[in-house]
Amino acid sequence: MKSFIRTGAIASLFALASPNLLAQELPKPTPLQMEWQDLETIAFIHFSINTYTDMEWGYGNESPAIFNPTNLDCRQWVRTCKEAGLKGVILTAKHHDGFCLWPSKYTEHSVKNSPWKNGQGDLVKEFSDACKEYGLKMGLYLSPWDCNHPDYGKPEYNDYFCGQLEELLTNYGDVFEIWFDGANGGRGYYGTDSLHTRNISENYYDWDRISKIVKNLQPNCILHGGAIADIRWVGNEEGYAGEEHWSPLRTYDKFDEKLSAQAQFNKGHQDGSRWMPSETDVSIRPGWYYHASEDHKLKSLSKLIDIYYESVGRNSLLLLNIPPNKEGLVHPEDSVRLVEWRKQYEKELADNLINKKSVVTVNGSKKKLHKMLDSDMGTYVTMPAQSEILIDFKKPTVFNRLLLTENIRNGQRVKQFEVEIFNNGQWSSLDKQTTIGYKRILRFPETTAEKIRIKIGDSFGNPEISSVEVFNAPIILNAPTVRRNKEGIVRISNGSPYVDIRYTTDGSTPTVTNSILYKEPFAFNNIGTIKTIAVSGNTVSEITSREFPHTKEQWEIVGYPNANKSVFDENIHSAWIAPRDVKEVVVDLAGEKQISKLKWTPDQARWSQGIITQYEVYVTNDPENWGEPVLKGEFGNIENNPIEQELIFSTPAKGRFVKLKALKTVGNQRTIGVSELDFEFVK
Ligand code: FUL
Repeated sequence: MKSFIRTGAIASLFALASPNLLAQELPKPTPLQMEWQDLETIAFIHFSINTYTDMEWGYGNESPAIFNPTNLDCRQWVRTCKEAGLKGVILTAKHHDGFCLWPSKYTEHSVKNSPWKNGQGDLVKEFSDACKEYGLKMGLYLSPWDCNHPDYGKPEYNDYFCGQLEELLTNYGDVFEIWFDGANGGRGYYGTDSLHTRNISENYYDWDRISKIVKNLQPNCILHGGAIADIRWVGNEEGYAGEEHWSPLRTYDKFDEKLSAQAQFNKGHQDGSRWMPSETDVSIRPGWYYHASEDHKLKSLSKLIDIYYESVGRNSLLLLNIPPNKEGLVHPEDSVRLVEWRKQYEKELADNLINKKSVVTVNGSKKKLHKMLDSDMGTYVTMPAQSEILIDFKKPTVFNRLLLTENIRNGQRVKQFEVEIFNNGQWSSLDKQTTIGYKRILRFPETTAEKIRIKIGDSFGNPEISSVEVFNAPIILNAPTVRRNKEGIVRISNGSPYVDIRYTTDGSTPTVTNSILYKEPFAFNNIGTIKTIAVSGNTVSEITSREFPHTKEQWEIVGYPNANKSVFDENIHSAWIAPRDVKEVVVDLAGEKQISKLKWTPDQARWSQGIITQYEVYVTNDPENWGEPVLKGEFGNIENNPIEQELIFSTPAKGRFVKLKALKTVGNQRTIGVSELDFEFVK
């Protein structure tokens, strides 16, 4: 009830605040903002001293001596970006720790005091040369927060910052975007002998001066961040813009006090007075910097495809981060994934189903629609405020994507639209949405229609639609995963909301006709096999076959009943972290078993806790008397790759209780983390 009242109140406030702007009064992009938006996908490169300390935010007291890439190749980075279809690249020339990737004359804290190229190197120069060679636009990130500089927090720091900015904008050719990050954790080394905090006031940085420098030295450079930005952050670092997404934004004094700034960045403002398109920044891995321990957490192809649709496909621009490793190279798996990603989304949107045989009308007229049906987003059809675009395929046609674009040069106009389909002699509603903007791509499960009708219900003035395209995208159908928790509740998913999941529980092969449609988690406490497929139209995924040779219902973590739900839920994202100084876990299997294998998944959190490196395993029927360990050893490379570990017992061990004991943990942590525990038994 509470939330209902809140939503109601916000809705009416919004209605009050929303003026009836005429189309000609709408904020519009500058030619520079338009050119930027047309890039659609660009790359971020985070590479610096943090790559060598394995940190995300350095302290500023790191020695330049640790910056020593052995095989640095900016050409490899930029080539990879080009192959991935990314049109520009932004490099962290200086991150919050203050270390400069170019030999700035204003500080000693830079590559010039590193062993890399005996201090003679200039990484920004190599990077800009590579961008020129491959024809990609070059952008730079210069962090205002500087944990190293002695003047940070004092007014003088502005001179230092502006001096560095001038160096970057003068010596390396054209810069298409400059990134000023807003982060400030306060702490820093500041050239003194300890880390301490320096607070800065809200108006600490001299944004007017900064803006003048940029506009003067690089008039074609887009500004991100600070009080002078040309574009806005999308409000999260996970890679999605709001479904309703306005490029206009209110001035900060007119932000809705009841909503977080992030939420407002994520959606924009229908009545915003300035054109501030959003940029969706997200990393291909959990971190912005490279950490070997995240090699197994590279985003999946389907996740990256979702990110594409939820950024570019929602009127935003995607800024995708790729972190080179200690050697100074993009990891081979990251490069392969990036190229697969580009190929996949291009394939999904390659064959427009609207062709010469289709009849397209706007409000019943076929006249002069080529400007909406050609592939040129710069030409458009102007139509009345409430209009119907009808696509008649003249035969039942299967589709799963609809792409719409507006001529945003004259402002973002469409406020509300509905997609309807005509099939078997009937019209029905497929989707109701709000904004279109630069580009809107809607995804649906495979749908059959003879006709599609797009009803624009509300807009500022006359909508100007520059493209309408329909696709039957050859999607990637991941085979589903099956998880069962301790209570025997089974969850099946393939990660996509646009497919049907079907399954059998009797071991038979699932087909569309013989199997059960998965709607919600269900109970299956037996010993047996679940087989499942994902289905979208005529496309069927590979079969996942999941055998359940035992149930975990009776198993217990001895002494810590609260641990059971995390350790036996088959969800690697929930873990039990033992209390301080407890470095073992004991499982009661509720009866004697002959154990042939133990499987332990460490804590999978971003900064995982209690990773065991050296272990012992004990098995007994009498927990008062454990005897000698049945297994003893070390988990190889676990710090860098903390995935499920399997311990195979060369001779099966008999007993009801099993103890996994840590002799050593990563960083000598005084705990152990258990995401999952499982066993195999001799039958
Ligand atoms: C954040 C920074 O604090 C991160 O380290 C990273 O640079 C990201 C792109 O922006 O706010």
